[in-house]
Amino acid sequence: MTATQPGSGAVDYSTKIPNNVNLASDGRVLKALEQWHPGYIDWWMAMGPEGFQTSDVYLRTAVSIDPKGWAKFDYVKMPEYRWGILLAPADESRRVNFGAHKGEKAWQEVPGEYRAMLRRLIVIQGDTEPASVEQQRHLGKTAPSLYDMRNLFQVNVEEGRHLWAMVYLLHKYFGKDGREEAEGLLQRRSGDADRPRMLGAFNEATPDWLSFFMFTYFTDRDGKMQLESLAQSGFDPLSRTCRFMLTEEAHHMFVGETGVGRVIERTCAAMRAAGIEDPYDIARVRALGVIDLPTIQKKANLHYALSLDLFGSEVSTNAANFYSAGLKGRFNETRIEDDHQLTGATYPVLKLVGSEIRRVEEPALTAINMRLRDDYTRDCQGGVNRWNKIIEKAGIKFEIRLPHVAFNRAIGEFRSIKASPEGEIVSEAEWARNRDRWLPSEDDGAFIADLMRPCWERGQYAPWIAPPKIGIDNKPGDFEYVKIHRG
Ligand code: BYC
Repeated sequence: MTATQPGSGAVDYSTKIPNNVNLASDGRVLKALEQWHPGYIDWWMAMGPEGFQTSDVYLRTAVSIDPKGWAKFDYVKMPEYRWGILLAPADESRRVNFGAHKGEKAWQEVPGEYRAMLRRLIVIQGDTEPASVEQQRHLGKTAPSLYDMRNLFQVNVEEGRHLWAMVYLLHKYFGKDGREEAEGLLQRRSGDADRPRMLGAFNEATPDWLSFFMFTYFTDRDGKMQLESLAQSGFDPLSRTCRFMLTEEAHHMFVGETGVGRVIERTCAAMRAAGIEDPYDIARVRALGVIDLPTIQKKANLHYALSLDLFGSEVSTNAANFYSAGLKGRFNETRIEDDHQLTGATYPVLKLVGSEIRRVEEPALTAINMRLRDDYTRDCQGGVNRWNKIIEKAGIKFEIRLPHVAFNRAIGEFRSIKASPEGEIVSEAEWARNRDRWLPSEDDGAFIADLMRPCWERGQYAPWIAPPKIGIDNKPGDFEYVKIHRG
């Protein structure tokens, strides 16, 4: 393949770094990225999927930005994955669609006055990508099937590509400090006491596969919402980058939704077969070697609350500044019918007023995070409804519920109080008494850890999870998604 013009659908594979941004004719950036590459590979070898770097994995690689056929599937050793830089097609007529600069032509260069703000947004986004790979690096060893193992690695290599996407922007548009930030992205480590990742949820452990599925359902969905907001950006290269990342992100949430759904399906089937009707008969359900529904609820409580923290404070001047500057918009910004500047507009925000949780009208501009969080909650509810359909179909009386937004929060309005999943404010003592009913306990962790035994025979699945309805890339049930190399 030959070098292509920016904006065209084809990807240039002639350079070490596949791209559709004409890197071949941008010597400065190409060189900077080629210098960054070895450090990235070192990071991938040290912090990427542990124990599977020489295995052949049936992966999809982005080869085009044409929505009708952007990916190809083939066996790849992960360190040889072609991490490319892919931006959605350029639209010459695109404008800044919101904020103080609304109506101006979208920026192709960084506006000087917003340089620091924009760099911060890009660095925070970039930081989450390698963090999630670090959090998930040990999971291959306990994969419940080759299908699931492949999905984990697909998610991991694409998070790696999303890091490349942000690093490209830093190198291309931010000169020396961009290069320093790109180095920093390889230096921080999830959960490290001295050099942690930037946002809370990305320093938490992902101890087992149920957590992985919850993470890809809830936390990757925060990724979707944040990318949707950044895709609205008046800084056009950021917008185009995020639009293409969203194409890949959809699969990550599919892995989460179907993963949790398959765990629920298996539990319900085992309960029915054993004639157990009471979902709270935990000891008997666990004796069947499946995860009881109340424990699944507790995992959902934990991951939903951690993900809500990623939206920042409900009332935030940072968010207002990002918006007014035209750097980060609202979900579906161009489809909203208002002035896109939020002059005089208000938005209802849940706040702690005295010792009560109340809805209070706040200036819509400072309530941008709250609005995005509300959009997120609606988006989360869809999959939860589908999980509940599985339980209902099995004739079991149980419903998975999203906990109240005040539950178990570390950021924002409710960080200083304790609340039940129903949103009742409780005392420290009451919290301590109920904590293990509301959040995964040590015992729950130990039980799940014990279930996490690898199942790597073709077409086989660990007993705590149902097989998927269809294979990846329409492959048959016994397809060898990972050819494990035990070197
Ligand atoms: N943890 O005004 P505030 C993804 C800091 S996930 C720690 O409340 P703001 C993915 C904040 O930085 C999407 N610190 O919030 C998913 C600020 O610090 P400074 C990632 C936090 O700024 C799965 C201070 O508190 N992308 O892609 O309005 C796998 C006060 O901030 C946290 C983005 O997040 C926290 N949770 O909003 C792989 C988009 N929350 O400035 C990938 C870019 C807040 O006082 N980021 N703080 O030092 C943003 O838009 C915003 O920075 C945030 C925070 C929404 C994160």
